[in-house]
Amino acid sequence: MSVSTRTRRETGPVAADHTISQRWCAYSDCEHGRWDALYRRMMEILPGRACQSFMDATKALKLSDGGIPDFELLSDRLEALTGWRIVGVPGLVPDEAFFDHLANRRFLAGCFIRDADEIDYIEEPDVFHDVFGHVPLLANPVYADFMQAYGQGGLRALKLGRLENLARLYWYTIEFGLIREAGDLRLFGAGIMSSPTETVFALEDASPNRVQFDLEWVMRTNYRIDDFQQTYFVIDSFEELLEAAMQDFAPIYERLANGVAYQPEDVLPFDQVEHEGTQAYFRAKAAA
Ligand code: HBI
Ligand code: FE
Repeated sequence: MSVSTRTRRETGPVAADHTISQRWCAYSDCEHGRWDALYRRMMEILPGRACQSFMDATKALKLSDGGIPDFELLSDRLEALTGWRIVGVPGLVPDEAFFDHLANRRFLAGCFIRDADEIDYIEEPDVFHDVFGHVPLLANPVYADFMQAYGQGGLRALKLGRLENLARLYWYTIEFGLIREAGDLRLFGAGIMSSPTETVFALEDASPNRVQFDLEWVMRTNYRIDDFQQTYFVIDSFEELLEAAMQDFAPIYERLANGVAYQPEDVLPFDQVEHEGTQAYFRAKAAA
C-alpha cells in the first residue's frame, strides 16, 4: 500500500522541524476503538514474550485500552522517567530531522491510526506502532541513552555517507530485536511489538535464524521490509546495545565500505547461532 493511495487524517500546519500538533480532541470514537482493539490483542500475546522493561513500562506510562494516548500527558510521564518527550509528525520525516529529534530526546510519533483493513500490516508508522511499539522502552534509562546515541550516530552517518549501514542497526535492533532474559529469548523490537503475528513468528517459528548480535555483522546485513524477518539478532542486555552505539563507527564504516553485504538469510560460520532457521516459511512463499 503506497502512501499516496490513502487519505490520512487531516493534520494542522507542519512546523519547520516537521512536527505537527496531535489534535487529540479530533480523534473519532472509531479511531480510539481501533487503538483499544489493537492494545487488547497485543496484551493477550505479549506477557511471557515481551521483555520485562517493556511490560513494566506499559504500566508506568499508563498505556491502556482507554483510547489513543494524548502525547502531552504521555510525554509528561515519560519525561519524568528519562527526559524523553513524544512529538507528533504527519508521516516519515527526512532523515536529518529524524536524527536531530532523537539526538535531543524527542521521539517522533505518527498521529494517524491505521484503517480497519490494515490492522495486521502497515508500511507507514502510525500511532499504534510508534507509541505502543517504540515508546515503552524509552522509559528504560539505558535504552533511552541508546536511542539518543543512535540519533547522534545518525547525524554523523549522514555526513559520512554511511546511512545504509546505520539504518540496518535500527532495523535489526530497535525494530526487530530480541533480547535474552534469564536464559530465555524475549522481544523488544517495536516492529514486532506492534504486529500480532510477528510476535509469535519471531520467537517460536522454526523458519527464521536467531543469532547473537554483532554490530558489524548487523551493519552488513540487508533486510526485507515487506515480510517477517529471515534473521533476528539477539542482544544480551540493553547495556550491550548502548556500548555498541557509543563507539566511533568511522573505522567500522571504513571496513564495511570494502566488504560484502550479507543476505537476510545468511548464517555465517563464525556466528553464535541460537537457532539456525529452516527458512521453510520463506521457501514456501517463494514457491507459491
Ligand atoms: N520518520 N516519522 C519517522 N519515523 C521513522 O522511523 C523514520 C523517519 N524518517 C527517517 C527514518 N526513520 C530513517 O532515517 C531511520 O530509521 C534510519
Ligand atoms: Fe518504527
